[in-house]
Amino acid sequence: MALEELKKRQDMEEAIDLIISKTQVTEEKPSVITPDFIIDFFDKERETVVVKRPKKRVIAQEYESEISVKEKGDITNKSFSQGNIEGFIKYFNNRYERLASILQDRNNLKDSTSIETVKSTRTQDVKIIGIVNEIRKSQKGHVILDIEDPTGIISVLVSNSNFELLKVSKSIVRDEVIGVEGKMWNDLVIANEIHFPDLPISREIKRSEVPVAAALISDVHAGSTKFLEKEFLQFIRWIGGELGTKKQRQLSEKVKYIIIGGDLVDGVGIYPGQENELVIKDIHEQYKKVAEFLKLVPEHIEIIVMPGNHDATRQAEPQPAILEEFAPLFYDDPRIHMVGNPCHVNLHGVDILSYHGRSLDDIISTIPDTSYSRPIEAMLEVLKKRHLAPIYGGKVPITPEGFDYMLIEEVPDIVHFGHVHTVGVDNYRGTILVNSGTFQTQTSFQRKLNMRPDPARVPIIDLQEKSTTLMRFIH
Ligand code: D5M
Ligand code: FE
Ligand code: ZN
Repeated sequence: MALEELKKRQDMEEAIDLIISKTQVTEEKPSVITPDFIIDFFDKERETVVVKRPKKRVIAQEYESEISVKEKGDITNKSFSQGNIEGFIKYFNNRYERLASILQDRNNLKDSTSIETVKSTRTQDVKIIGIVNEIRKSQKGHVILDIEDPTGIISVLVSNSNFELLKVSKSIVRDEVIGVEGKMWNDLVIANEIHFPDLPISREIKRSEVPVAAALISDVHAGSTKFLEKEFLQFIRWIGGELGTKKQRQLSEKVKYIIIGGDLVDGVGIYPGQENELVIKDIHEQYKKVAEFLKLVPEHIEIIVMPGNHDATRQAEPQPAILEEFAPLFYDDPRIHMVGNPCHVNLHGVDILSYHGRSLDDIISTIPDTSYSRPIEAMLEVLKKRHLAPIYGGKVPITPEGFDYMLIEEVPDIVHFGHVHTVGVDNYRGTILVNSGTFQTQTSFQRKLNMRPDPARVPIIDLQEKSTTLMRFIH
C-alpha cells in the first residue's frame, strides 16, 4: 500500500529518489517502507521547503532609493587650497560674507553697518556684524571682544554687571561670526545684545513620503583590540531582520540607508603606542574587515561612507572621501557611496548633514558647561554658530579652501556627528540632532582622560515619521 501513496505524488520516480537519498542519511530509515512513513516523510519535506522559501520582501525593498549627495558641499576631488596667506584671507572672507548674510536676514540686524562707518560717523547706537578676533577678560571682570569685518576692527565690551550677556558671552569662541547691538562709549561698543546666526525658530518639517529609515553609526574602529566585533555583527544581523522583538524587526524592515560617519577603522600611526592596541596592523586589512561585515547587509540597503580622523585620507578638514587604494572593496560595491567629511546627503527629500565631529574636542575644551558625556550640548553650539568647526588653529586642522565647506548654510533636517564616542539624540527647532556613538570600548588614552564611551548603541531615524529609536546591541 506504500506504492499507492507513492503514486499520489506527482513525479513518482523523483519522489523515490528523494526518499532514498534522504533516508540514507537519517536514522529513521525503516526496514519496511509503510504508507505512514511516506506521508510523514513528505510532511517533513514540506516543513523543510517552507524554510527554504525565499525570505519575504521587507518594507524598504518596496521603495526605490532616493539619494543625492550635494556636490557643492563635498571637497572630494576638488581641493584648491593655496595654503598661503592669500588663500587664508579668501577663506575668511568667504566665511564672513556667508555668515553675515545669514545674520543680516534677521530683523534686528537688517540695518547693521560696517565697522568703518561706526568709527567715522561716531553714531550713538551701533549694530555691527563681525568675526571674533580675540576674547579677553579685563581686571574688573568685563569681557572684551575684538570684532572685525572687511572694513576694520573694534572692541566690544560686555559689562561685568550685565549678567545675562556675560552668560551669553561664555559661549563665544574665536573666529566665529556674531552680530552686536550696543552703544558707543569712547572707542568701545558697550554691548546690549549679541546675536548668533542660529537656526530659524520655525520652518516647514520635511518628511519622506514613504516609510523608510536610516541607521546612523560612526566610530567602528575595526582593527582595534577594543572593537566590539560581536556587537557590530548583532547590529548587522538586526538590519538583516534576524534579531529583535517584533517591534524591533518591524523597524529593521524600514531601514533603507546606513550612514557611517567616519572612523571605520582604527588606522595605523594615529597616536603614539597605537600598535599595542591593534589586532589588525595593516590598514588595508582593517578596511577589508569592515567590507566583510558590510557584505552581510541586505542588498536593498544603500551605505554612505564618510571619513573621520582615523581614516585613510587627508587629516585636514574638509576631508576628501576615503582613498580607493586603501579601501578598494568599498569602491567595487555599487550600493556604497563614498563621500567627504562633511557631507550633505538628501534622502527622500530630507536633508542630512553628516560631520565626523572632530571640532567637538575644541568646543568642549573651550566652552564651559559642555562635556564629552553630553555631546548634544556641544553640537548645539556648533549649530547656533552655523559653522561645523568655528575655531581656526585649534586641535582640528582646517585647510583654508576658497569656499568654506564647514559653514552650515542651508538648514539641515538632521545633523549627524560622531567622534566623541557617546550617544545623543535631540531635536532643536525642528532639526534632529544625533551623535552616533561608537563600537569601540574605552581605550587606554580615554581611560587616562576619564572619558566614558557609550558603545554599541545605534540611532535609527524613521524618515517619514521623523522619529528616532535608539537601539542597543550590548548588555
Ligand atoms: O576619538 C575619540 C575621542 O577620544 C574623541 O573625543 C577625542 C578623544 N581622543 C582620542 N585620542 C585622542 C588624542 N590623542 N588626543 C586628544 N583626544 C583624543 P577618536 O578620534 O575616535 O579616537
Ligand atoms: Fe572615533
Ligand atoms: Zn574620531
